[in-house]
Amino acid sequence: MSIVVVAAVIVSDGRVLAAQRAEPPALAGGWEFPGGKVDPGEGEEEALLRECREELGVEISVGRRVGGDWPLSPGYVMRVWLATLQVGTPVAKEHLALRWLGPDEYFSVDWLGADLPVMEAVADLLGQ
Ligand code: 9L3
Ligand code: MG
Repeated sequence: MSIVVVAAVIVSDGRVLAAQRAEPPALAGGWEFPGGKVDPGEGEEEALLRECREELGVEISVGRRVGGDWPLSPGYVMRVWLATLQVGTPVAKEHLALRWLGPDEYFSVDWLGADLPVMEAVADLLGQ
């Protein structure tokens, strides 16, 4: 069975939060939706809340799912949800930088290969 990676598309004031990876070297500098691996015994939404706490220092409210299983490297799949901020302002605790992207900026960052199709789906969902 594949390892599940969860990611949050945090939407605020019509903008989506993109985060620039610091590691590993092969991915550093690329942009992603924040998230990470589900721990053994952990629920997927629980993992999403934990990752947003650890990576951004915020509490989120989880909304609708974006697509199904998004491909990652072999043995991994990514599952993505829309989210809104519940408590706090995101801070880059583990990333190099954060950016809030408005509709005309959705494709202005160098998305990781796995996250670019997610951004395309989100642009459709948000009506752009
Ligand atoms: N990954 C890709 N896009 C994302 C996320 C959250 C993760 N939006 C990939 C990068 C890593 C793997 O999934 O290879 C695990 O992510 P993490 O736990 O290192 O954040
Ligand atoms: Mg992560």
